Amino acid sequence: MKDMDSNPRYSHRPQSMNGYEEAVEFLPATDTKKVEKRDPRWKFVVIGVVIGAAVISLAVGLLVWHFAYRMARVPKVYTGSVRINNYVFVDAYENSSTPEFKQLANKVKDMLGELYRGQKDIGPHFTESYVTAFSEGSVIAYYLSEFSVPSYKAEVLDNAVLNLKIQSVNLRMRQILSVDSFEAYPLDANLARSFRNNSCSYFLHAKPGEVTKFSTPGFPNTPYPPNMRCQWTLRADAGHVIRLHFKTFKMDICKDLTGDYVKLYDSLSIAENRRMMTLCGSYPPSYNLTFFSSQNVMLVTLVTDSKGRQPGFMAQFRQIPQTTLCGGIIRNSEGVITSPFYPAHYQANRECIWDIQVPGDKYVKIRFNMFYLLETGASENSCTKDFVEINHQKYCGEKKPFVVSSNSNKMTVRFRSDQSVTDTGFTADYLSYDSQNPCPDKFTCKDRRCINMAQQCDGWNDCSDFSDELNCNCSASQFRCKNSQICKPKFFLCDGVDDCGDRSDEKDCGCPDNNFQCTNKKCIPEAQKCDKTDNCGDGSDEIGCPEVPPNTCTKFTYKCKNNQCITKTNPDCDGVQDCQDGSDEDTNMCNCGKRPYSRKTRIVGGVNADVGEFPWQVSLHARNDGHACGASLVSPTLLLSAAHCFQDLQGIRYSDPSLWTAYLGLHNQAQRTSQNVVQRSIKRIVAHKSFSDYTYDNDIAMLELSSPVTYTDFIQPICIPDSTRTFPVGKSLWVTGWGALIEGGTGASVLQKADIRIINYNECNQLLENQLTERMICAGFVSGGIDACQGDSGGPLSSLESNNKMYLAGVVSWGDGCARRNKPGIYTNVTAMRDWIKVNTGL
Ligand code: 4AZ
Repeated sequence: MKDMDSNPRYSHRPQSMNGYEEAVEFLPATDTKKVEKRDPRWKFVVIGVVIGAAVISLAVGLLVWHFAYRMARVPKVYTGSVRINNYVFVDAYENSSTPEFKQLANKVKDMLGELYRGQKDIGPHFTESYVTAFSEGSVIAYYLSEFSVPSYKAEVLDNAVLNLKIQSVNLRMRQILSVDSFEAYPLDANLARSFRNNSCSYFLHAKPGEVTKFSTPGFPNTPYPPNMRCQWTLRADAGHVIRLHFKTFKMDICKDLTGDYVKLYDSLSIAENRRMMTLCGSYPPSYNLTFFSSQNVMLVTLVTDSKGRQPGFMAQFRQIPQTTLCGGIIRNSEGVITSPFYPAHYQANRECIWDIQVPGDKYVKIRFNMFYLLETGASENSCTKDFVEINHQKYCGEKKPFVVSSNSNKMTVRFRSDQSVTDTGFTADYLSYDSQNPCPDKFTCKDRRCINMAQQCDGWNDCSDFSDELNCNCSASQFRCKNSQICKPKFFLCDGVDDCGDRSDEKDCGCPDNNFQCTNKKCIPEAQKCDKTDNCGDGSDEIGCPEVPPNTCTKFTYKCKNNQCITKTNPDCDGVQDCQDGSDEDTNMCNCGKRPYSRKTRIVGGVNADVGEFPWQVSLHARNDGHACGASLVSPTLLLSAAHCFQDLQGIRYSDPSLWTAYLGLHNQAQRTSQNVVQRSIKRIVAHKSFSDYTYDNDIAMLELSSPVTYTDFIQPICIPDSTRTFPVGKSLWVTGWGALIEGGTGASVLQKADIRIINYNECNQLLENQLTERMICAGFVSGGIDACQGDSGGPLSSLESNNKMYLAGVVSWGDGCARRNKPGIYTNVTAMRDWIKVNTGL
């Protein structure tokens, strides 16, 4: 073998050194002479070697990839159904152990095998098929087919299976089984396997006139087990459909199908294209979780992950005669139409057409009060899935109330649902109107909706298409938004809220030179920053000052139990320990503001709260008066309310605790004996000593219950904000109560909720003729319409904060009437009362 080094071509020795043992020598870069002496071809050799090695490793890599990955087989599963014409359904087909089932199942398996084997992209990969169930029509067979395919051919297989046509079955087979439709849908192989091997399968057939119940294993005494795959096959007699209703639904929250979930199928196969709904989390009992099948079968599946901790669900179903009747010819001048079974979920595969015709000289308009035709991921522009069509215009998704009108006395409304994913549908009023005068004594919106004259040019989009706010002359107290040209109150300028929708009200809000802009947008001279005085009013000019060490205490820093001060805003209960002693995350303090039923609800009427939605809301009944005031639960024994509720009046000793009864977990005043409701007498009332029944300053009181309550899904405490927590102008909050529905009117039976916004203090003080003190905050709408009212007093103004907990921002206190224009409601400022609360409750 040749020694490379002896070959001059490869020698790295200087030629002149031939024959000497070389010493290691590093060439100085400047020693050009020595460098020049090298044979230049050596470079090509090195490059050649490198390229050669690269080619070899690439080839090896490709081979490994080809055999280890590309050729590696992956399991593929498809599920679906085939319809068989030349068989008649018999009861024995409902039971997979009967000879009848097995015989027909074998024929279907043979047919599927032949169908697959006849296709070059499918046949070689086919492993096995199973028939999982049959149903009527003539006979529909539900199957699972398994394949094993090299990964690089998986996509080809997918396309081939999904595009398979039943006509490809050979003639001989077709004479045995006359099949006229074939559906296939890919299925996660692991999921398919776990469902097939599972013992948690139930087969239920509705009994005429009876309700059949079923629930998750262990319900309601023990939580459902972890890692479960359960399925319930629901059947009804031929000519019937299934009405399924979940009476209780309490499962873990799920996200992108991790966690626990239930799926409902309008079929007996777990094919996604037949999925009606995925359910997870918790639904309040009042949520109408009712579903209807389009045929006489339905499948319910349950998947749980490794940590099932919730009670699960209890459901019941019954059969109702199948009817395809919906829509119709309407000749009345007004009425109501709804999607089938509203507010239950409408069925898949339905079409309803309403042909509305009113007297010849009138036009028709229709107002959709509720509109939920939503399928996550579906396009709301093209409405290719479920939709309502009027005058060739399609509507779909989830919509706020809207009006559609026609320029003639006729209107055709068409509702169409496709075969998957249903929603609660719609309810709508239609009516005829005089084409010359659509809104007598009212303002006519562009969409022909009628609003009160006073709502025109008031800065609020009452028509929902802004037509009431166009071409208005802005008054001296208003400014004009840039894009929409709408007039808005001037105090919306620079308040940190995008009131115009184009931020034009929040532009040019910077402070002049040598000024500091506070967090509340106020401008103060730069020199006032860090002067140890709160010039901003929100303390932001005294935070982060260089001479102030990070943990220095000010009025605006959070104080830990050990007196350490935290400059971070809202450090309490945010999941991060900021205090060395951990007191900002104290479990007792942070066990508040939770809503077991946090799901968005869709209740007819709009302002009814949902059961359990505000579990800290308390109704205070005064003997002989019934409900008189609201209050908020803040601990197992303590309530916060308004001091003015407990002032002796007209000879009645409202300050006497024995006069009062507290109802907790209450939803409907007429159902105070419901099992969710807990009743307590009051042991002690402490009203703020400085409460003034002239100014309503310091309108706060603490009530002690006769004995502690146990927290439940319907009874939970609200969080008390630290004195440093701010509820900024424009923030939306909930006011709740059983107070009067209109000024001077009677109270509500069902707890009401209203979404209102914090209003700028100075502007509100102007509107209320300087009657505010620092212990009051304003919330509502300057335009009026939504407000607290008599009987709501003492109740909570609840704010959902970034830690996903509800905080008591205010206590309903007073107002100039209810819901009047320019007269927002006034609330006790709870943060301003923090020290009083601490002293009087220990919280
Ligand atoms: C009341 O009399 C009352 N509009 C409470 C709140 C409001 C008005 C009156 C606010 O209890």
